[in-house]
Amino acid sequence: MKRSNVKKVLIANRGEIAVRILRACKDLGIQTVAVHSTADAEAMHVRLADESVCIGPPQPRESYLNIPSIISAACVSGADAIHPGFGFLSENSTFSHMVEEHGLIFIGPKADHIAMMGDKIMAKKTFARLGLPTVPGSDGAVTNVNKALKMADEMGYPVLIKAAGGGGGRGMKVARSRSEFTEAYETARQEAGISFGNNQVYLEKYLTAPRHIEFQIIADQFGNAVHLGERDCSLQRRNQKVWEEAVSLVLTPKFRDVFGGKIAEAVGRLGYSGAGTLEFLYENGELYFIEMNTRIQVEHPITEVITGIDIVREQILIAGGNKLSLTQNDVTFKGHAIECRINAENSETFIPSAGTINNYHCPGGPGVRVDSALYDGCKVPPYYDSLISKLIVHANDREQCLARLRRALREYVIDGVDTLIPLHMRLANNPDIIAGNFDIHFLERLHENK
Ligand code: MV4
Repeated sequence: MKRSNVKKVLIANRGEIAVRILRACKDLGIQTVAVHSTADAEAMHVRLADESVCIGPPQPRESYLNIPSIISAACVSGADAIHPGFGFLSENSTFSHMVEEHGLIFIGPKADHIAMMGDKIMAKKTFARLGLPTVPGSDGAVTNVNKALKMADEMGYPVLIKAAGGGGGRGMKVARSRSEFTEAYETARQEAGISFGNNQVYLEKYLTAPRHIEFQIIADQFGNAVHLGERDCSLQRRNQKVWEEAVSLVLTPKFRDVFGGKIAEAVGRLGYSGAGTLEFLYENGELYFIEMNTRIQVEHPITEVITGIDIVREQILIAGGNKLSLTQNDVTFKGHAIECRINAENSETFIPSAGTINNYHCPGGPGVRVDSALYDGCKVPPYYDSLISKLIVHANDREQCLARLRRALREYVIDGVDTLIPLHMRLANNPDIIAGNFDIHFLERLHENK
């Protein structure tokens, strides 16, 4: 059995991802410390942890984003490592640096890699230099409106103006024609300065109907890196993913192996360590790098079920200074997986819904995994992200996967709050989804046409 030199982990998160991290710790024989706001005193992650510490009032700023409170909780409880999960402090390089300054292990990449990927211009330059294809556009930041306009004219419209400090769909402006460019550019700059404290922008050719495909990587502190294939995350609404699949229907095994190999080599050469995700846009048979995420992602389970690799376990082992336990040859892709994000939101209006769960029944059976922190009688507080459960379904092929998904969605009962279960049932029966005909605009188009 693999032993970890990490003995006690503080989990700086809540909800299903906190539970997911707890489970990986238990499997490794690691002690766990939960932190929680006053609103989460009875939450599942608190109940399952060996110890818990209240870190503040409900508002995230005063609890789950409260760095002094979290680091104090780690020191007081004798934790030797902190796992940030996703969201909250997960991609805050200052936090990861402070964690290490206190002699604790940050379960994630080094602070300088987090900072590097937080700057989208630097991330793009870095991976272009390392040989990955990027979306055609300006070579780095543009600073002069006339030069920018000239560049846009040469590129051809539509052109996208992106903020260096943006990402995840924040801080972007489309210029559909020359006449729109100057205003879009000035607005983008101004908004970027206000939102991110960094008014640097760059230009990209706007791809009108791409798919969103991302590759999962894991790398150790000795330069070893492997890719775990891709996920198709095109089904999204307002930059919030709703449904993800692994593998993507549009990549062949040969393409995956060759392209994934290039990604792993680039990540290894960068000296990156931990889990990470490289995001690409896919159009006309080509993948173009756009951004890298330096955290564990919501949709990591679909990669886990098709590869059999526990990514959170690997994160903990890597952060503890262990070498990767596998090579690229050990990574194989079995069947097809789909994740449905079950948000506490109305399926028609997407309005968030808080409340108490008064009847809970979880689906099961072959090929079904549910990652959630729900239980009968639990509260869904109004202060946090509306993701309350993830239904992950796995089968030998996509058709059987969809059949299992419909079966599991029919079984799933969550009474007390609105959920996206009805939306997912509609999607699982939609002819275009069944045929694999969708791009990043599919969901928004579907809702306009109702
Ligand atoms: C783009 C694009 C089209 N062309 N870049 C939005 C999220 C951020 N990660 C990058 N985004 C986009 N970049 C070019 N050159 C379209 C999007 C985009 C998008 C991308 C992935 C998933 C959902 C999206 C929704 C709207 C726009």
